[in-house]
Amino acid sequence: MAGLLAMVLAGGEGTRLQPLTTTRSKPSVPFGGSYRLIDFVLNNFVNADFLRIYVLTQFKSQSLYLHMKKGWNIAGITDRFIDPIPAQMRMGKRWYDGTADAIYQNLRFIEMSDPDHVAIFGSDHIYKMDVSQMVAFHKQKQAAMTVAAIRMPIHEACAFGVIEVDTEGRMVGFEEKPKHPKSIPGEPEWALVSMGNYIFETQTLYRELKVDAANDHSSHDFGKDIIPALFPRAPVYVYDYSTNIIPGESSNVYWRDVGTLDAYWQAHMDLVADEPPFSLYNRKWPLHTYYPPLPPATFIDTEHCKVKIANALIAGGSLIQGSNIQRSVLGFHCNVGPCSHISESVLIGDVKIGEGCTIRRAIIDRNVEIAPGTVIGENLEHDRERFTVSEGGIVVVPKGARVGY
Ligand code: ADQ
Ligand code: ADP
Repeated sequence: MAGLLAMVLAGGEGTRLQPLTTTRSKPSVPFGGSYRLIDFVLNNFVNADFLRIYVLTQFKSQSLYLHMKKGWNIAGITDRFIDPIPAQMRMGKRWYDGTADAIYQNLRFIEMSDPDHVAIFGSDHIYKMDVSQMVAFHKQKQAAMTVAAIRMPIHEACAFGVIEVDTEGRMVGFEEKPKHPKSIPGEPEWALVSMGNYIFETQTLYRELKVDAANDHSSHDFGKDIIPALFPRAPVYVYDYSTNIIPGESSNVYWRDVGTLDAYWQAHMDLVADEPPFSLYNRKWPLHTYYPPLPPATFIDTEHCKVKIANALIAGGSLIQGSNIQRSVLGFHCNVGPCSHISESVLIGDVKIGEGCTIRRAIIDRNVEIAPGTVIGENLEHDRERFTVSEGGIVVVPKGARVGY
């Protein structure tokens, strides 16, 4: 096969998203009422018409596997596929070390496909990217490897790989998660950071992974080991994400790492802002996912309370009775009882809220039942005794909880 093979890294443990990642891997964390994090990267390939995709899983992969089976199964009459590959200890009795080791342990799948280029992308981010434009850049530059990059406020850059480029876009410096990130020349408030998305010339990838695997001092990670070793020796180019134009959209600057509870909550608030910076409505860039067979959300006034909803996304199967919902995202099958007030909150799905509850600045995981009259998010001292409360003061109710019963 010529062309491009995609390897999506979906093994992230997501420790900073606890308790949302107690039972599922980070890429399978639900997002935006009817999606999971993995959907965004898969749409970036599928909408660019790249349909040979392996998804490498490791931790707690069952709900990711089910989601892919139900929503992303394209096997059939063509040779195209979106297939999960569970960690299988192909290179001895050990799980994956770093991200480079995850690819190295699955090299045989790349060799079998024999592509010209391999795209290695993470799966933890909310964004849209037409991957074909990045591939065109890579080919035009005749790069050995291309890294996608975005501008980031300098005080946030220490959590990323920080890049230096020359005027041609060639990488001339790279530091993984430096304590003191270098700024963009002439712009002291900004740094250029790696998005963790790479395109490799296949032969370069084989060579670098094999050399790295033989190095006992390596942590076998693209950011820590492969990129710093490669760019001084070979043409590594930096693809500017802001030049990536999505059909039907004028500019592309939205890219969110939702690795912490506060970032996850904030990205939801972005969706329900007065002018959302990220659109779910672009028909030229449909966001595919698994949508279960559920009836439309239903809204009913009750004798004492009228439904009042603004700036909200409410997924199928939900029943809202005489409640007030503001700046919130409700996933599948949420049931909100009369005269309850929900604001600035994320209900992941299968959540039942009784009559007269007040819920604010909260994330409520799946299968939760909340008794009538319960208040969450008003008194953080009290909430800390029974739930996780993030640094930013967001209360997180874990999966399966029965609150107030
Ligand atoms: P990190 O944010 O540290 O840095 P990392 O933990 O390496 O990202 O995860 C990258 C991707 O690989 C994620 O999608 C994750 O789910 C997945 N993953 C992690 N460990 C895995 C494993 N063992 N097996 C399979 N998949 C795994 C990276 C780069 C930085 C860059 C940021 C951008 O190293 O340079 O700035 O991503 O977020
Ligand atoms: P999450 O909490 O991340 O959504 P789950 O795996 O609990 O993950 O649920 C995802 C969906 O898959 C739910 O609709 C659930 O009913 C269904 N599901 C979970 N486990 C199984 C299973 N073993 N077989 C079939 N469906 C399942």
